[in-house]
Amino acid sequence: MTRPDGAEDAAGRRIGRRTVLGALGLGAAGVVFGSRISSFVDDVLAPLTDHDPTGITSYLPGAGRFRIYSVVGSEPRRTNADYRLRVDGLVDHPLTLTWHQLRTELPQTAVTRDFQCVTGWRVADVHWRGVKVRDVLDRAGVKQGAGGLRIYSFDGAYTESLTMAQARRDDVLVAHEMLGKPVTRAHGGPVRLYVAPMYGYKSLKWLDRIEVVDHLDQGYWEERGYDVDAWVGRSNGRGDKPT
Ligand SMILES: Nc1nc2c(c(=O)[nH]1)N[C@H]1C(S)=C(S)[C@@H](COP(=O)(O)O)O[C@H]1N2
Ligand SMILES: [Mo]
Repeated sequence: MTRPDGAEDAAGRRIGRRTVLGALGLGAAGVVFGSRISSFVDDVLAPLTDHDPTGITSYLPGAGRFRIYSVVGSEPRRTNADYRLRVDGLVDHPLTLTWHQLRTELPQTAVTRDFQCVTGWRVADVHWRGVKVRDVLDRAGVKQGAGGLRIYSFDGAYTESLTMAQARRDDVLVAHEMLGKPVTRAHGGPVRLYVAPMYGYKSLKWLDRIEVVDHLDQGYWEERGYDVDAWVGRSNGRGDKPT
């Protein structure tokens, strides 16, 4: 089964545990080729961390840190000046919000929570700032009969969905800051979604458009077998501590 971590891309490079442990023994070579080892950790070891009986991956650089994921295999670029968030569908006033408007014209909200990927890695106490999705929806005016949101990335491939009740929570943000600074391009900047109580795959990067729809469609990873309601600790058959 494919996993929300880009392991599909790594499929051709899949290697066995013996090879992994052998490579970890390289030690000094790991210092010389530091950057390569770190991408090795991200691409090959990260998908193994949730079923690693040795616990060895938790000692590696990369443990407790974000892995950078992109299902398209590249990181789309949009400057702050070029950035627009479109909000349309079942709304009274379709919106086109600039990066500046998102930072100045709408109430700003901060959330600090652990970030948990469904493949097992977790980053503690990540600080986010942005605008509640609810505040954006209220500005657009949601029409009667709206069932939820379909959310699109400007990578051209990734999508997500939220019910209206999920979208209206206090801890669901259109985020423009992450880790105490503007969201970097690698992390989905200038603006990404942040869905605090759910697994990382709900937090769509390179946010392009929020469409209010009458019924929910599955998102990118849900079409590939992951739960639509992605609550940390009570979905996807995992027992993680809620974030
Ligand atoms: N557009 C887009 N958004 C995405 C993904 C992706 O591949 N493309 N991966 C998701 C997954 S599975 C996780 S865990 C987080 C990882 O966020 P990061 O790349 O900033 O670490 O982004 C989520 N949002
Ligand atoms: Mo993930």
